Amino acid sequence: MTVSSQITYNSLMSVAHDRGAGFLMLIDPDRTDPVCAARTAETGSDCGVDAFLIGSSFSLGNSFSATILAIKEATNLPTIIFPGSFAQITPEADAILFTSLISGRNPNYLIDEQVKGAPIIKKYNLETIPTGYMLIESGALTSVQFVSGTQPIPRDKSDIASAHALAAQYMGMRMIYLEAGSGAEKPVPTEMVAAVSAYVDIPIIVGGGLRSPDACIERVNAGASFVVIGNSLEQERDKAYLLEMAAAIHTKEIVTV
Ligand code: 1GP
Repeated sequence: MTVSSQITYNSLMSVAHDRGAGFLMLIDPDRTDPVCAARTAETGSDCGVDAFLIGSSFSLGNSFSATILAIKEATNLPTIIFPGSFAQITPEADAILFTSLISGRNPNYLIDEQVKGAPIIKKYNLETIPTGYMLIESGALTSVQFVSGTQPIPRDKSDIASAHALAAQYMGMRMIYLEAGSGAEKPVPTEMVAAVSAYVDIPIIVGGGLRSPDACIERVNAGASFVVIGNSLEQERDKAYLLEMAAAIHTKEIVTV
């Protein structure tokens, strides 16, 4: 029996521990090309990004491999597939967020995509990071909501979000992803991040519609271990913005001896 390695998960945990929280840059292969993705990743790496999520809620995955390879050539940071479907599983990445859309009641995204993806993951010997993926209402219809055909959890129902997250923990998932949706009008409420993180013992990733350093600091202070930024980095490519976001997310100084 071969046990899947936990190298990427462990390195993420070290980042969260050492830096206060981790800065995850989302790169959508559908909205860029491999050359641009490599350039964006290199700038991100220079400015404090800790790892890359590569994925899309809609892509068929045609440029996935080339994008991941280009990012790997440009940086040494972990590349993690954040799949919108099993068609986005490719062997080049270091790991895959093995998500189940637990806030929804659509069996396709709760278990069917996972069943289709599992044999591919085994064949490629990819590290899996089992993740309870929860969609939170964010003001307007998002791509992930439309594509998954699921109802998000209402913004003011932290108790419902907490119960879902705890169920995920009891099912053995190792992360919770609180998702407002890419380009969301309103990010996941800070109160909900605080409530969920106080209720469960597994790390929280938060993403969707986070555009300012203050929005990031508030969520890290509320208990998020990782912050995902995608959209706003596609619009604001300057280093100063990236450095500000990294400084906001990294609430601890790295101590060098
Ligand atoms: C989407 O949470 C991520 O899955 C990132 O969202 O693109 O809005 O930063 P943004």
